[in-house]
Amino acid sequence: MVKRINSACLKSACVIAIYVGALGTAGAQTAAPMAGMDAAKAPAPASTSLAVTVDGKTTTFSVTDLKAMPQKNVTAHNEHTKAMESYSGVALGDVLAKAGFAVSTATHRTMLRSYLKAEGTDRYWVLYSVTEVEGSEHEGEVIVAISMDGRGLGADGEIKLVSTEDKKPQRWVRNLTAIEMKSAE
Ligand SMILES: Nc1nc2c(c(=O)[nH]1)N[C@H]1C(S)=C(S)[C@@H](COP(=O)(O)O)O[C@H]1N2
Ligand SMILES: [Mo]
Repeated sequence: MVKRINSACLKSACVIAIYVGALGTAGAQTAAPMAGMDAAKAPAPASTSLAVTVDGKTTTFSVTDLKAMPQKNVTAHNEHTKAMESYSGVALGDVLAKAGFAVSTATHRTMLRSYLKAEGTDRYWVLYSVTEVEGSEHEGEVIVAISMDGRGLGADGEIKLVSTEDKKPQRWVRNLTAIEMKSAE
């Protein structure tokens, strides 16, 4: 008896699984073509400000606000353009400090156990660990760039996240619009 019900259920479950599988593939192709890979190149809407959330409190930086902060220049190899690119902007650690998170003996452990979700206007997002964006802790630089090679960022918008240590530009977020700090604890 139990066996018979099981085999009937299995059959219909199988049909549903095939149907859902086909839908899933079609959906993935229209909604998010190969997220994280190179296929999606639809231009993202221009970002004009960056909202940084720390401990549930959001601080919004305009491009003018970012220009008024200490500027940092970095040079990074872009594996896609096969060229060295020079960016300037604000160290992400400085942006975080202004938004409420600064490294100290009191916050050190929180830093070690927290991460950042960085998102563009097109909803493309990536993670960084907080430790790797702090200049006091990590060799590589992560900056909120507002210019490249002395000019604007062009099609990449007005605000772009750039890191110097990644071998590929996949965590460089064009049209950066939001950064959220989260604890992994
Ligand atoms: N906003 C946004 N930033 C993004 C992406 C994206 O889809 N949207 N793609 C990423 C990926 S996967 C790569 S490899 C790099 C470089 O893309 P590019 O060569 O088209 O500039 O941008 C990254 N930044
Ligand atoms: Mo990519």
